[in-house]
Amino acid sequence: MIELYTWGTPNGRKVSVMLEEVGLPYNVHKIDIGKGDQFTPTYVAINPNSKIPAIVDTDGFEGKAYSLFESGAILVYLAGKTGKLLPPTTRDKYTALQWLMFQMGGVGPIFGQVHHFIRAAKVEVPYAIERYVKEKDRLYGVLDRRLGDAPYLGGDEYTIADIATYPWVARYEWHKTDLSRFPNVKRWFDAIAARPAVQRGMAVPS
Ligand SMILES: N[C@@H](CCC(=O)N[C@@H](CS)C(=O)NCC(=O)O)C(=O)O
Repeated sequence: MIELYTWGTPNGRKVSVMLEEVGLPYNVHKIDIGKGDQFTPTYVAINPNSKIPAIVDTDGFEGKAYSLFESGAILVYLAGKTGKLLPPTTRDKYTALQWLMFQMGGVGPIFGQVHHFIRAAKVEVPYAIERYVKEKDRLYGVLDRRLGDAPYLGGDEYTIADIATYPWVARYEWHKTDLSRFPNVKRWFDAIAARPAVQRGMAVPS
């Protein structure tokens, strides 16, 4: 059984979408990051970085419970555990991992800053808004060019790179992006949004 510690954010939903896609049974534990649940000693024992998501696989290595944080690492782990959604061939595997890292190091942090400065900042900071919106648009351009060359980020197959990126693009209204400006992203987004497992995973936690 996978114990999933999560909240209704893009990083959390990467993991619930993955669990729905691979069909592993899981229990959801809500960590309300608005209330500070991420800082309780019980949760810090699972994720010393006090962020969601985290998992505990009760059937980890050598039959013992194994806990893991960082959404990208969790996706790679679940792909390895199930043999799904990360191609086995060397070239396709590393291409998918490349786009996963692009999401972890670029899309997630930058879109997150756009959300913060547009929606949450206590004072308006035009310099920060301009900086992060410009970088967000540049990243959309990179995604759009890639998805003009291949149906999915990793290539011909739907992989954990797509699962990592989709929940961030799904917040396009939060970061005030008209997806019709990026037609290849829009085509990819609509295809992924239609997947029943994605719809179930995006509804977690209920
Ligand atoms: N690199 C981490 C980022 C995790 C992250 O930033 N989680 C946010 C929610 S999307 C969080 O827990 N924020 C609570 C806080 O910063 O106190 C991952 O991908 O797992």
